[in-house]
Amino acid sequence: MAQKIIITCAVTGSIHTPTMSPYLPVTPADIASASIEASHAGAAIIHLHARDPDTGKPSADPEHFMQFLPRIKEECEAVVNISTGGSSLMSLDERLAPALRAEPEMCSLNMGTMNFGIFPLKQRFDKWQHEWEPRLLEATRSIPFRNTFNDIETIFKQLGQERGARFEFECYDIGHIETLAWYLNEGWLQPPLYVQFVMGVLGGIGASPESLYSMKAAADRLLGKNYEFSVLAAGGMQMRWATMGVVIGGNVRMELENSLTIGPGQLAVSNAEQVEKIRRVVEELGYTIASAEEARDRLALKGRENQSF
Ligand code: KMH
Ligand code: ZN
Repeated sequence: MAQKIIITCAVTGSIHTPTMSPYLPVTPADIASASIEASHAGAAIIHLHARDPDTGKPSADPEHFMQFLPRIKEECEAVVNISTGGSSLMSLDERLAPALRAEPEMCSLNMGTMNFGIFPLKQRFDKWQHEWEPRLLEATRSIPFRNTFNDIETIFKQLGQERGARFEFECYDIGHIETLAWYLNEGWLQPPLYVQFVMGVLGGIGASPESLYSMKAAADRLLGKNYEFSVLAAGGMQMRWATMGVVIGGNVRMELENSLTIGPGQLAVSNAEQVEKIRRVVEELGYTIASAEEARDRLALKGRENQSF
């Protein structure tokens, strides 16, 4: 029988800004509700960033995270996955603080330093709700997203070895899969590895069938049976690429983090709306979705009782 599909939902992220969509979760209450609704709609894993409740600016303050994490744990079964990517403008110490505080079952881990250009989004708007919004977007023209080998090893040690987190490995190009394979072969990591193929970020691999297939071919060659993958595509085509990912044996990530729409030119009114849609699509194609417990089992997670919130 085909493997069940794990749906991850990344509810807010640090790419989009409040001017771009009134539906982007900003406050702790928004982020908690969005996560719980996405879980009830079928998401087994919730990938989390925080925002400053007053300005909507991406925040790495552990106290902002602690205002929504306990409610998410209380009101749904989903696996909590805390970003260690934060945003390109944060230091590594800032990026790690929330996960070190909360000790979640999963964390993201970005597999290489790269350009991460979100500045093109600036052209789409004339007026901004907050002055930080165009400044943050423009800053990505000159500031790289830093993930050195040393940064990666710090995350392995502090969150993996010392706190038992397992990772969503964010791979934006084939070189990142090579790096992941190197760490696997050097004995830093134990399978199963959960690899996110991230397509469509300016600076990473583009979103196309050929790109997706080359990522899978590289991962099959380098990681063999030690991994499973999920597909995330930034922008308006996320449903199509996610569906293609499922058909070639993967899982999916939905989100307002990387895609604000539900269809061409139409804003999604919630993360749950996107989760419901991909669920309908994959179920129509004859697949079933994995529960949070099934995802925990498959990804060898430490369990929701072993977290610090
Ligand atoms: N925003 C995505 C392109 C992270 O949080 O560590 C990748 C991401 C990174 O989710
Ligand atoms: Zn993220």
